[in-house]
Amino acid sequence: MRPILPVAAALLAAGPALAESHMSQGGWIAEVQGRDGAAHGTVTVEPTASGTMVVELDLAGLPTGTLAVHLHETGDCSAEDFSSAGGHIAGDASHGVESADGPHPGDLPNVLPEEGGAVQVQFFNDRLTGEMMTDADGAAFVVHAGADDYESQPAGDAGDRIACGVFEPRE
Ligand SMILES: [Cu+2]
Ligand SMILES: [Zn+2]
Repeated sequence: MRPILPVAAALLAAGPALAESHMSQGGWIAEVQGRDGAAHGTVTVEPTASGTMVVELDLAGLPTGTLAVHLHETGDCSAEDFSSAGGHIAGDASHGVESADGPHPGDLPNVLPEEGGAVQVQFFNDRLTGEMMTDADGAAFVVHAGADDYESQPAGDAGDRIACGVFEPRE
């Protein structure tokens, strides 16, 4: 028992520092901008020890309503309609949790912004891999004007793309 106490004390003392270093290890961050200039914020994708990714949204200035959010296959938000971000990160799956061979690794649950347009939420994603995030043409985060119906191909009939952010490796 004697050695355990000093070790436990050391771990306790190191707690905040450990959490800090975990958050800065690897992963990706996207700075999100809306077409109307109002929407903005960040999205991070963080690998964990289990292999499951944690996707965290911290957004503001969105319209209210039920909005689709996805991880798209190309890290390019340069087109005015954000079509340059391409389709969803798809692997060899179909779109949506209502598809028997779905969902895409890039599919996420719809979000419902609070009054004022803020969304702060974390999702687990165990289909997404680091290779999908780091392939040659990158990856992007996209917010849509409407809800994802979780079944229409290829992208859930979610409407216009209203905000976009390119993922960059995290420092
Ligand atoms: Cu999308
Ligand atoms: Zn999809």
